[in-house]
Amino acid sequence: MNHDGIHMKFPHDFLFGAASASYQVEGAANKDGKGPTNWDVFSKIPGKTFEGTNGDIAVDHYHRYKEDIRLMAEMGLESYRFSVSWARILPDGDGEVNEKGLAFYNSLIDECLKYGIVPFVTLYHWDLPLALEEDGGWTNKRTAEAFVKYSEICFRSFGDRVKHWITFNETVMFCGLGYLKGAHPPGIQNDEKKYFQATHYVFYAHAKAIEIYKGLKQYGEIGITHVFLPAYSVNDREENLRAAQHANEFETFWYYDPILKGEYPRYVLDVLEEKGWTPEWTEEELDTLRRNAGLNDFIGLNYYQPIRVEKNHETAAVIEHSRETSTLAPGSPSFDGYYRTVKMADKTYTKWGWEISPEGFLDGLHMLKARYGDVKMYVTENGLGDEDPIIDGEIVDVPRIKYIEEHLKVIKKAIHQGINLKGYYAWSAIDLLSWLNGYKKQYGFIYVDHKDGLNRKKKLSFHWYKHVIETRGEEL
Ligand code: BGP
Repeated sequence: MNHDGIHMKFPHDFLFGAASASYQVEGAANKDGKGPTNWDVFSKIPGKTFEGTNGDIAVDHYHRYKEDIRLMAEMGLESYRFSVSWARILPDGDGEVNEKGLAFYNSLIDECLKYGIVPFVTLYHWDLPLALEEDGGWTNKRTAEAFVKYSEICFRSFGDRVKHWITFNETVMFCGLGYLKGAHPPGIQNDEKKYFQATHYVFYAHAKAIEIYKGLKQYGEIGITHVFLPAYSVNDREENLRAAQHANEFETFWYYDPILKGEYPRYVLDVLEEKGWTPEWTEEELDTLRRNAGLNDFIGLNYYQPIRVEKNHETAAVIEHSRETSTLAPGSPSFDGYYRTVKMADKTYTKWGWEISPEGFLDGLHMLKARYGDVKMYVTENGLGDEDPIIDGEIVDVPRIKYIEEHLKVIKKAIHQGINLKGYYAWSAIDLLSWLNGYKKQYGFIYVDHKDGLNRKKKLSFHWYKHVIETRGEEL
């Protein structure tokens, strides 16, 4: 056995998958009783999205899911991660159930199972029923309570066949972009108080939902997905090392601690106290976090890039944000002005300025292990956003193959080093709508031709991933 794990197969219970999210693929925005969402409205505000793109049609997965699942099956996909659109199930977020919405997801789940594809279901991937957004969204406890009801409806309706649940996708992103950068709904900028309040209600909703799930005794697993943005200092200077620590406390530990330890990190709490940003919370809410942390089965990691940080010495009265500065390319100060992200001359970046760093992932996984122990994890997103080259009609997405290959290699190594990773979901199964970058930034194994009736076509990576799955990664 080679010590790096080379020429070993991935463990037999490791799932090779790919992911999507309702708003980014489904389309059918007003079909079959679906209610309007925050994104249906926000994406129509001029300047908010690249070229004014929106999810009204997206890639029409709602009507073409059978064709899409058939292609995924042909690729040998073992699991498909997708999200349920809350407003299809409960059009106003909190009232009557829409039977047609349930029927759609029942069919989608059954279609996966027909081919032996394990459905891995995200309950919230950012499309919030508009009625709830208009009532204060995640800053209002009512949204958390409505989420708990909605999740119970999903567990009861789909839980006989769905055994893998993710409550939320990337709390730091939808709250950060929603309340600090204004680049996602509700489009509010620099409101730290609301930002922390919203994150707290999300953690509370998560804890309540897992309690309900476990009470139903459906014997599946449930967890949460976080973006994983490990922060590294640009050099060994003390102030920059401290800046990296500060970034990890705010961008990682604030999100992982309440889920895995049932409490918030002291370091962040002290800063919030000092700045007057502490959320309004009750003993009952804090106790719910404490009580239910042990019920959480896994953490999903969406890893695209690390961040390189240094101490920020510029003091701007107000930090200006735009769509462009909100797309995670390095070069901006943190929301509290403490550190800034830096583009480094010796690193490699994608066309959208995201660093390519499989090693950054491996180091980050060890950081998580050191803090949280042997927690079970899935890579719930990882992939390359690119404008894919087309040569003689073929989509030759070699850079994507390289990207995924390098990341799968470090995942194999990590497993060998004792990291408890149980699956890999490439982002994305099929080309889809990027929230802020339209259709230009492609991620899929399956190409969608927007000039030709949204026709599907297999990319080179489709065949490559099929081979990886067939050989269980032995050649990586
Ligand atoms: C993650 C989201 C996905 C997806 C991905 C790529 O944060 O969970 O929904 O959008 O990022 O992002 P982008 O489309 O901005 O490249």
